[in-house]
Amino acid sequence: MAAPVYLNIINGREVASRTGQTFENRNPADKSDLIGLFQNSGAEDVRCAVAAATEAFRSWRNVPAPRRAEVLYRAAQTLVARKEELACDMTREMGKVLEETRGDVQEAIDMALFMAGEGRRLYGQTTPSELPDKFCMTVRMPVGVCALITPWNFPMAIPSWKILPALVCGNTVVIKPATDTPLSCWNFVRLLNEAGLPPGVLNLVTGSGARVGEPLMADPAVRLVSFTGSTEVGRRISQACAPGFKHCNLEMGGKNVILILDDANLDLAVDGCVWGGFGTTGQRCTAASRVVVQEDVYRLFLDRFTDRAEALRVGNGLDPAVQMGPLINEKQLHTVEEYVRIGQAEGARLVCGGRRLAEGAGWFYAPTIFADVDPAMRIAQEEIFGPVVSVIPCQSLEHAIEIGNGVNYGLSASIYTRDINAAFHAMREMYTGIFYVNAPTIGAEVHLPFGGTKETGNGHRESGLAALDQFSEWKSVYVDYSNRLQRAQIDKD
Ligand code: UN1
Repeated sequence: MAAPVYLNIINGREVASRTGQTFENRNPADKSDLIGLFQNSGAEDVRCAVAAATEAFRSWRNVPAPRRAEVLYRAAQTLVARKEELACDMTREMGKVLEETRGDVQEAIDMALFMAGEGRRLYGQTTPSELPDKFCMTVRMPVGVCALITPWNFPMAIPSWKILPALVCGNTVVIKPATDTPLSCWNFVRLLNEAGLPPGVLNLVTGSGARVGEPLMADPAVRLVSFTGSTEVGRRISQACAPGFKHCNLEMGGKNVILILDDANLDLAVDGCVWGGFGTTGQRCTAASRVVVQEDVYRLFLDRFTDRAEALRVGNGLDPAVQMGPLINEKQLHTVEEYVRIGQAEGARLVCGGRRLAEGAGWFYAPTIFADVDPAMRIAQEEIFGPVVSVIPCQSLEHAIEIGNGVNYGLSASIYTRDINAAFHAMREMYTGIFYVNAPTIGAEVHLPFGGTKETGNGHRESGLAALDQFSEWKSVYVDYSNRLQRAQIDKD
């Protein structure tokens, strides 16, 4: 059977790329499984999509926000009804196990409901004036056409973090999903259009960063670029946005850490490290790629963690018995292989994994643990984005915090301890955007801000109410009903 061909979605219609070219979307667990052909678009397609979004913005910005929100509610209902089918599509294109892709769709449902609720809030402030008979308030304005560039590891959740607050705030959107996982975003965009978005409000153009991403962020009609991906690409996007002073929201790398103190519930900590380190095959920005363990429990922890990692069943995520899927593609597999070589050359002790699995069928790699890692080693400093965890010994809480903060990233950190003083102390001292106590570094919920410090981001947060600040501009409004000239700062008496 011929593979289905998926078109771009522009101005409410499905249209082929002007380039006439397509690219393949294949299953990373089974390379013979061709999921579909997607448009290998170019600058002309981007121009059409931006033109449609620009035109649609003229009326969408003035649709009352509660009406905009109704579309999100309807989309949430469809997502609930089609959750299983959408999760299966996602596992097939991305590889992570069905339980996790169901969670990914659920995250889009959660965000749709949360942002739909915001349609009836979008609160500003009312505040007294310093002058008599004068009224002050703030209102939110949409920014305009938003260019959204999303990664492959959360193929529906992350698009939902960007699309839904953008829409409820009254912006229009052109989204470019990752070329490894275009189907989940395509499903989501189509479903939102079918839920009643006016044509042109939400457009999707598939293709590479060079051919689609570059012209999209360079287009003068685009006022905001929101990107999740590598720090290296984020830096380039930031530079591209600077000359036009575009809003530029970046969510980038992480080198997240779990701190385990001597008094921790060790079974709980091991559970957390397995889920945080090997969930999504370690391909999360929030993955627990470093575990810092206090000396007294170091050996015991390492033994238990290694046993559990070795027992993980790796395979095709559609099989319910499988616990860990493949890496996303060959390039990622090579990156992981390269870091394992680097770790060994640096003198870290490989205690399990360190090898490719089931050669030929998919991009499978064994859960891998390095022990006795020095915090300065590259495997403990650089984001690997694979199932590789570095275990680092430490002497004290202060030492653990110092190691934890000793990287260029600041996304997520966690501590396992029964000592509430230690937990609060670490919470204050860890310079990360997300912090967990007695839970791993993953598991963010949509109604809290998501993002990080240092090279993880550029000062913004996604999700939560913080997302509204990304996708709107404040307008401060002063209404003087005194019928005379009143001068702020000057007329004091
Ligand atoms: C990511 O780490 O790439 O916090 C996103 C979590 C998910 C989102 C993670 N809700 O685990």
